[in-house]
Parts: sequence; structure tokens; C-alpha cells
Amino acid sequence: MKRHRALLSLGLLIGSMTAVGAADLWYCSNTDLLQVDQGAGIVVGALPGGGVGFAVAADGGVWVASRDEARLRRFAADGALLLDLVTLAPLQGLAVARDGSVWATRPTLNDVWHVASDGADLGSVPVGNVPYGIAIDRDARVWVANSFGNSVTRIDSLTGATLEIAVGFFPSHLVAAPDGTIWIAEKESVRQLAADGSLLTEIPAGGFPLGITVARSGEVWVANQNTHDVTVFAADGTPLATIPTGQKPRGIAAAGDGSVYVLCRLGGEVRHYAADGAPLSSILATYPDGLGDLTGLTYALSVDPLGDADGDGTGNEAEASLGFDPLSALSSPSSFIRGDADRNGTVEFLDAFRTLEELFGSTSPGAGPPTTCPESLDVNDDGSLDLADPVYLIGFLAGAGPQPLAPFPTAGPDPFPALGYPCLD
Ligand SMILES: [Ca+2]
Ligand SMILES: [Ca+2]
Ligand SMILES: [Ca+2]
Ligand SMILES: [Ca+2]
Repeated sequence: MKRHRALLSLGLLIGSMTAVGAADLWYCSNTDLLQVDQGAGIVVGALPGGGVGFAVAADGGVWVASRDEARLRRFAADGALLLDLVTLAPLQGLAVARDGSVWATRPTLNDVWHVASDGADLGSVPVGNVPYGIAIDRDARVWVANSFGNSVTRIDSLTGATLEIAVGFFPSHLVAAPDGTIWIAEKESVRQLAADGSLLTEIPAGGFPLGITVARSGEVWVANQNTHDVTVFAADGTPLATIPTGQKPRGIAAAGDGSVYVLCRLGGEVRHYAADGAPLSSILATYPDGLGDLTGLTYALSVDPLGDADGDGTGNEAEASLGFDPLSALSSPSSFIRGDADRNGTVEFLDAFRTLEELFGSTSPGAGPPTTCPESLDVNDDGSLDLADPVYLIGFLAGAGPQPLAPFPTAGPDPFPALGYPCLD
């Protein structure tokens, strides 16, 4: 999903709105690799043996574990095949770490394989019985669901130390939430663990949940394959909603814009839901499947919250918390320095005069057009533009008062955009 800022700026300059980045969603159907891009499902590559575990990389490409072959493939954002590795054993779940390496469960070997971003073998770590789903938390710990072992193994990727935690019957997939907790889909329940492995929440589930994802809002969405629906939980485990889907929903992935995709394996469709659960669209596919981070949002918010996946200048976590899409440079909060009325990058006395002109409507020959970022003039950030703002600024510049409120002295987004004024550019 990474969109390089320079490329995007150039694209805008030449009037092209063609996205520089990648898919909104990766998935497979039989032996095809597909992307959903701008609402359409497009075949972009071949997946001999099908696909099971997916993990989007920082560059918007994707790693895919083959379903029927002992293979790991790496595709670029445009679907070009970059790596095709024959592996020692079949792989199941995949997760990308902040350093670009990949962790993969090997159910037949009862271990987790660690692979460098260039495909080099980095060794393996023994886990419990028949490992399936895998996730990486914000502190670089790797979590593995041991499906036959009724346990979860937590691996410290820096020291290699492991901790095995007993959970419910048949844990399959799990996801690391941005708040550092771990959510696990089990055969008959959904469970939330704290980062230390202690139990926070256990919720009975009758629909054999398998796919699980955390939406941008922090809500947890679980795909119930036997009841053909999705259940939504608040971050504290409070059940919020049950939403009907197509037949056999399995893979599920939250997108950066707040929406959620559900792969209805036997229903022949990818369902797309708004953040509030309202159906948005249905994209036809023969046999849509794929489990794991299919959009890159889990990577952006849980693995690399301080990174800037779309290169728009605002970090992933900060951007999501302001309600913008951390995976799209086309959805970005404006960046400004509070007090920099003329937007030239420094705060000086001229800005105090510019602020006075804005406030009192100067018609002097040197006055520019009205500012498109009135929030930058609210130097004391009290949600009111008045004489107190230039007075505050002059006080600061004269060394007699406090500095403008954030963002200052470096540019950034408005930390409280719901209050005060807009900044439109
Ligand atoms: Ca960003
Ligand atoms: Ca963005
Ligand atoms: Ca200035
Ligand atoms: Ca003010």
C-alpha cells in the first residue's frame, strides 16, 4: 500500500489520479491471485496449488503460502512474482515483521519458520502441536495458535524465548490488536489475551469462527463459517453486532478506510462492509479464500504503528486515530505548523501581522488571499480566532510567553481536528 510521496505529488501535478500504490485487498480464487482495486476484483497472477496464508508487506506487495504445495511466494504490489521458494514443509499462516522478514507456521513440523525479506532461511522455533494462525504484536513478539495443542505460543523475536499459554479448544487464527492485546478464534469461542498471556475476555461462539481481524476503529470482526455471519466486538470484548454474510465466510480483513472485507468461500463473493456494518458491495469470485493480513492494515497498525505506510507524512497509528486511511496517500490529514500563518515553514513576526490581516480583513496591497488553513492561526488552540492569538504569538516571539500549541515547531496534523477550524491543504 506504500505510495511514495514524490511519485504521488508528480502524479497529481501531471493530472493523473492513477494510484501509485497497490491493492485494497489481496485474495485467491482456486489458482488465481486477485486484487480488489477501486471496487473491482482483478486477476493479477497465478498461484499453482492455491493460496492459504497471506501477509501484505510494507511495499504493498504480498507473501502467499501455497495451500497444496510446499511453497512460499512473494509478489510485488502490481502482482509481479518476485520470489518462489520451495519450502521444507507446507506452510499455513504468515506474518510480516517490521524488519521485512516473514514468520510462517509449519503444521507438520510443529514449528515456525523465519525467512528474510530476500528469502534467506533464518532458522526455526519449535512451538506446540499443529500450529496454524500467526500474528506479530507491536513489541515484535510472535504469537502462534497451536490448533491441536489448545494453546498459544508467544515467541520473543529478539531473544527467542518462548511462553506457552493454555487456551480453548482448537485455536485456529489470531490477530494482534493495535492496543497490544491478542484476539484468538477458537472452535467454540473467541478469546482475548493481554500481552503477558493473561486472559482478558472469553466469549462463547457457536458458528466455528476462523477468520479474525481488527478494524481501524479498534473493533474486532470475526467470520463465523458455520452460521454464515460476522460478529463484531468492542475492543473490551462487548458484543456489538451480528452481520449476515454469504456462504462460508472465512478470510476477513479490515481496510484502512474503516471498512471490512469478508471472503465468502462457498458463496462465490467478496462482501465489503462499511465500518458500521452496512453492506457496501459484493464482488463476484469463484472460490474466494485467503487468511491473514490481506490488506496491510494489521501490519500498519499493530506491527509498525509509528511507520508511515502511505508516505503522506503522518504515522500509521496517528493517522488512523484521526480518522484517515493510513494505507492511502489520497486520505491524509493536512500538515501545518501552528502560528505559521503564511505557511512558509517558519514562525516569525510576519506571521503575527498576517494573522492580524486575516482576523481584521486587511485590504493592504501586500495581503494575500484568505488562508485555507485557519486552524494554523489559532495559536493558543482554544477553538477561537481572536486578538488573543496574535498577542500570544508576539509574546512568544518576544521571549515573553509560551510557544504555540501542537503542531509546533515541526509540522504535523491537528491533534484535535474535531475542535476549531479546518486546515484544507
Ligand atoms: Ca501515513
Ligand atoms: Ca493517508
Ligand atoms: Ca511563517
Ligand atoms: Ca485562539
